[in-house]
Formats: sequence, C-alpha cells, structure tokens
Amino acid sequence: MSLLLAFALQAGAITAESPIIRAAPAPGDDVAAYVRLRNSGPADRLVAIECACAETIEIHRVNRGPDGVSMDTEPALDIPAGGIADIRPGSPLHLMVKATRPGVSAGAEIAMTLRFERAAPIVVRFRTVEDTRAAWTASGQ
Ligand SMILES: [Cu+2]
Repeated sequence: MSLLLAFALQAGAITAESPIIRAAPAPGDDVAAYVRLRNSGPADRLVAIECACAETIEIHRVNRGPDGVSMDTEPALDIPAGGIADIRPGSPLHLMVKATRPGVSAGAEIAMTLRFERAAPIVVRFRTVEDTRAAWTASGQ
C-alpha cells in the first residue's frame, strides 16, 4: 500500500519553455508574463507563482463578452497529462504580475517559482522584453 501511495504521489515532470515577461514601464506597474508548460507526467495543475519581483502574480483569463473585455483570475490552470498549457501572447491567458518592484526592465532575468498540484516546484528564469509577442515568435513557439 505504501509503495502504491508513493508512486501515486510521485512528482510529475513539468518544464517551462519561452518564459518571457514584459518590461515594466515604471515600478509599481502591472505587466504580463508568458510561458509554455510541458508536462511529461500525469495531469497536473499550476496553482501558484511566486516572485520577489512583484507584490503578487495571478493567472488571468481574458473574456471578450457582449459587455466588453474583462480579466478573470483563475485559481489554477490545468496542464493535461503528456500535454502542454500554453500561456502565450495573443491567447486569453497570461500571468498577471502585479505591482512590480524595481528591476523588471528590458534585458533582466526574473526568477519565478511555479508551484503545481503534483509535480515538484520549478524555478523559471523569465527574460524581460519590451515586446512579448515578437519575443515569443522569435523563440520559435
Ligand atoms: Cu491580467
């Protein structure tokens, strides 16, 4: 039983591709960050993002409805077994980096800790850029 449980709780393997964050025009501003999460393990969920670079980071989904555009905070983001979660420029999803501290400027690398429901946390270094859409495309995604 304990052996089965150990296997059931074994951390999956999630890797991050093309992590980018928009340069903050000024400290205190909110900016978006993007990343593709690739999961070689069982179904998982991104549940938290931590960074010394900001007050807080939320998972946002943009909704375009009849009343206009709104942003909703998602408590978690599904990452399918053997699949990807694509938080990419131009998609409804972004990581909302709120109340940035000084240093989120072009060329800087920003370390964030991504926490998952099952997999072990990973530290991802986000590249700070002025134009996230161009940087994403240039990264070959
Ligand atoms: Cu947002």
